[in-house]
Order: sequence, then structure tokens, then C-alpha cells
Amino acid sequence: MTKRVLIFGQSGVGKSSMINALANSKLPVLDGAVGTTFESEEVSFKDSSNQEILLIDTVGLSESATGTSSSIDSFIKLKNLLKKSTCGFNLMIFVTTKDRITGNDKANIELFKTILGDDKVPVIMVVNKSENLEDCENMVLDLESNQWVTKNLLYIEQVYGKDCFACIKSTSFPCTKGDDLTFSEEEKKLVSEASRRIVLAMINKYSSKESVVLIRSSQDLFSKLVRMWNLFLFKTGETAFKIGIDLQSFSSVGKLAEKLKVIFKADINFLELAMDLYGIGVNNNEHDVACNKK
Ligand SMILES: Nc1nc2c(ncn2[C@@H]2O[C@H](COP(=O)(O)OP(=O)(O)O)[C@@H](O)[C@H]2O)c(=O)[nH]1
Ligand SMILES: [Mg+2]
Repeated sequence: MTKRVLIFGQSGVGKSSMINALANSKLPVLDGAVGTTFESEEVSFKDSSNQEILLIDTVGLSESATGTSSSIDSFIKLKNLLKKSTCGFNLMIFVTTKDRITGNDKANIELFKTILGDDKVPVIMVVNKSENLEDCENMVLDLESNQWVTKNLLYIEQVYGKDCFACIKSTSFPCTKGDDLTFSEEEKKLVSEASRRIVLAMINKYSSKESVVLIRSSQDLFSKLVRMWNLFLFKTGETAFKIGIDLQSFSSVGKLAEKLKVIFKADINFLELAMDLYGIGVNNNEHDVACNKK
């Protein structure tokens, strides 16, 4: 069985660089410009024990809220992400860097962990770009002994909460361009290879055996959509937050669709979206959404 691993975190933290190092792929790496149009990517590879691993790169809400995508775009992107979740995930990896551990990502983490993952998919954290510029000779040793995380664990736990992540490790995936490092190519290769081993070991150790399929019933689907929608409105700010609270009292997908039409003054067929999301059929009785697909 393929292990499905969802990777999330802000733009520019090194998600694509990490995926490229793990899977030997060639996803484009950002050159400083944040907020470029993002297409969700999937890359699969086999580890040394012939286990197939699928890495799913994602866009976070905070990115599209501050970047170039519109609110609707970011919702559509989330929709596409949820669509993939019909197969479930075995693990989620939150990628960040030392200077971004500020709590700004809390809504994002909540979205992935609680709403998409139903608190059932293990979540681990990777603190990338943790190379030690003063002492690059000992970099590999630093990473292998997880030095930075050990030193800063209390702070990390203060920011995200004690039990937020099943495991936290620091890594470094320097590239040949755009990483501002004075390391030699040889040093870059060594730290990148050590980081690859670290992340692979985390994936092996913390992935759930079975991929967790997140949608079990029509009610499940509906409450997930409403919760996602509320968080989305909250993240994008706007006066729509109030409308988001209203939505909690909706009892059917049809009524939600009506409300969304008013909000966007656009003809988004939410019911169709919901069906498309999970490959489900919707009965005439609008309270009943029948799941055809497990
Ligand atoms: N110094 C350093 N730079 C990195 C590291 N990982 C990625 N980068 C650089 O950070 C930039 C953004 O990386 P990218 O993989 O595109 O991030 P993404 O937006 O999260 O996918 C690129 O210029 C990378 O070369 C790292 O561990 N250390
Ligand atoms: Mg990327």
C-alpha cells in the first residue's frame, strides 16, 4: 500500500526542495518571490525497502490570503485538496523555518490537523533551513542529534501547544541557487542527504499503517465543509466572518449553497462542488447526501 504523505506550510520554507531531495524529483524551487501561482503537486517514489511513498504538496490558506490568488481561488484550491483526501492520508508534515515559529500558522495547522485530518492523521513538524552558518563542519552532526529542536523545544511547545506534533526534527535542504549559503557543493550535498535520511525515518516511524479515510457519512462531509468554510472566512478576515458564524446553523448543503451565492454574488454551485469533491450523489431530499464512494 502506498503511503500518502501531505506536506503543508507557508511559501518559501523549502517544501519543494525537501520533496525534490526525497523523491529525486524536479519541482520548481522558488527564487525569493512569494505568492506566485501555486498548483498542487504530487510526487511518488520508492524508499530503500521498496515502499511506495506519495508526497502531496499543498498551498496554505495564509499564502493565498496574502499572495496573488483571490479568496475564491484559494477555496477552489482547498476543494481540490479535499478531493484528494478521499483516499486518505497516512501522515501530514508541517514544514517551517526557525524564524517563522511565531504562531501565525496556527489557523493553517488547525485546518490540516483538525479539519482535514480529523485529528486522526499523525502530524509531524520539520524545521527547515536550520543550517548552522558559523559551524558548517558539524552541520550533519547537528542535524542527526536534532540539536536545534532540543534547545528550542520549550519555545516551540509554547507556540504550538505541547501535543501538537508527534515528532519535531530540524533539516536543511540547500540548493545550488537561491539559498544564500556559502557552503561548498560538497557540504550542501552532505547536509541534504542527512536531512533526507531524517525525514524518511520520520515518515517510516510516524505514518499510520492504514491511510485514514476522512469522510464517512453525508453529515461528516457537511460539517467538514462548514468548519473549513468558517476557518477560511476567519483567515481571510473581511466582514464575512459574521456570515461564517451564521453558516454553522445551516442544516443542509442546499441552504449553504444559497448563502454562498449571496456572499460571492457569483454562481458557485456549492452542491455541485460538494458532489464533485467526493464523487457523491445527492438525493432530492436535501438533507441526505449519499456517499457512493468509500
Ligand atoms: N538556506 C537554505 N535555503 C533553502 C533550504 N531549503 C530551501 N531553500 C531555499 O529556499 C527557497 C524556497 O524553497 P522552496 O523549496 O521553493 O520552498 P516552498 O515554497 O516551500 O516550496 C529556495 O531559494 C531554496 O533554494 C534550506 O534548508 N536552507
Ligand atoms: Mg514549492
